[in-house]
Amino acid sequence: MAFVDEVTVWARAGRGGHGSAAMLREPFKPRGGPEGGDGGRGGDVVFEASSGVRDLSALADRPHLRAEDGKPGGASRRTGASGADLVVQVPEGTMVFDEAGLMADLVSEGSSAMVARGGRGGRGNASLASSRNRVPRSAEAGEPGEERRLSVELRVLADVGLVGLPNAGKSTLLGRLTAARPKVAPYPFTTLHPNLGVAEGERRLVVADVPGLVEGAHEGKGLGHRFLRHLDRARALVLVVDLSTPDPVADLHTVRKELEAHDPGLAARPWFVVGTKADLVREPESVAIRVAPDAVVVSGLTGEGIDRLADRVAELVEAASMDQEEERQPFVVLRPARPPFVVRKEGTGFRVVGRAVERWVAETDFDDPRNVVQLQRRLAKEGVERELAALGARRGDEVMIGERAFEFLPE
Ligand SMILES: Nc1nc2c(ncn2[C@@H]2O[C@H](COP(=O)(O)OP(=O)(O)OP(=O)(O)O)[C@@H](O)[C@H]2O)c(=O)[nH]1
Ligand SMILES: [Mg+2]
Repeated sequence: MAFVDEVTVWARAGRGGHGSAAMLREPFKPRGGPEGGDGGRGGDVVFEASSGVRDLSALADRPHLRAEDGKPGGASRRTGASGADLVVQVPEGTMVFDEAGLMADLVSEGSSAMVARGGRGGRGNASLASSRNRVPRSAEAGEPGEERRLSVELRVLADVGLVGLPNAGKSTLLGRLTAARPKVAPYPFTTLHPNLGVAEGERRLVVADVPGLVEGAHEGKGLGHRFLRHLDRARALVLVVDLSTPDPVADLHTVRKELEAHDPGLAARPWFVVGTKADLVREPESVAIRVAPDAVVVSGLTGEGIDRLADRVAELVEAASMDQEEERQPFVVLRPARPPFVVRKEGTGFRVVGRAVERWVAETDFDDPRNVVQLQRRLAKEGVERELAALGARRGDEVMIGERAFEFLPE
């Protein structure tokens, strides 16, 4: 099973239902009134973090996300049903980016972010009726749902990461410290993606085992570098050194160098060394002391030293959490609302698009000069004239707003 930690998706929220333009017809009444209901709103596309989801493969299999459209309004002022939201479960540690940058960082179970907003329903002619236009014959169209191309990235959230050369015995230690059962084998690059395990002690600790690092990993050699970003959010690191290799001191040096080259901030995270495969070495303590004076000596095979390792890991994370600021919080970036209107060129003229602006036009009774003057004032105040001029509109150009054509006659 492939582990997917990066994917591009297309999220499309539901369109709002159209408003209804129904007219009341009753026997013996010469003129019916407007009685069309509003359209329902379109569903949102929402991401929600869940500890039950391991990676982004479900998104990779189905990158087109679509929420349901709202239903149209009906006669007798019936409002259309809202479209259902599409809620997509993502792993904890999922980051969502749009063109403008990071949009949401869903670090804990249940945190959620709306990634595409459903369109509002169009108003029916019953809602559109006003003192100026008592009997509107048309209704508003539903607003389209937002459509977005999103980059989604997973950065696993671990308290501590196990880092070392390939074949050092990292996955074996993860299996010893937690209930996780990662693949262990006597060759390098057994681990192809990060494994997470939970150590249950006084405090619940998440331990990550990432693929082995090789010399030159930061230049793209091996697999390790690609996965190092999963350690970006680890509070602390345990550097795993195989005591049975020809030169364990040089091995540690290689790992430190690669961490440093990847990100000096990562290399500066609190860490200690665990010397493993003690069962294969004649005097493991003396070898370990040369690697690091305070190294913990263990054997993943016999289990020797594992309890001490678990205690040291807990201490390290405890100390690291004291230094590091507050708990990691999920966050969702709130962007300013959409502009009230947008002006664009259309053929030889221009078009002004915007819900409020279009509504003002739809509500205007063009047979009433006072009404028309009021509309002009509103448009000017909103900045529509200025925007048109900025885009190069000249006196006499045609400007479309909604269904209506106007002549551009700036004051
Ligand atoms: N004798 C002995 N063998 C060990 C010990 N720890 C791990 N091994 C063996 O070393 C080999 C590599 O162990 P892994 O745990 O897969 O190593 P790794 O660091 O996860 O390796 P990669 O995922 O390839 O980077 C396996 O054959 C293990 O059985 C140990 O303490 N003693
Ligand atoms: Mg491994």
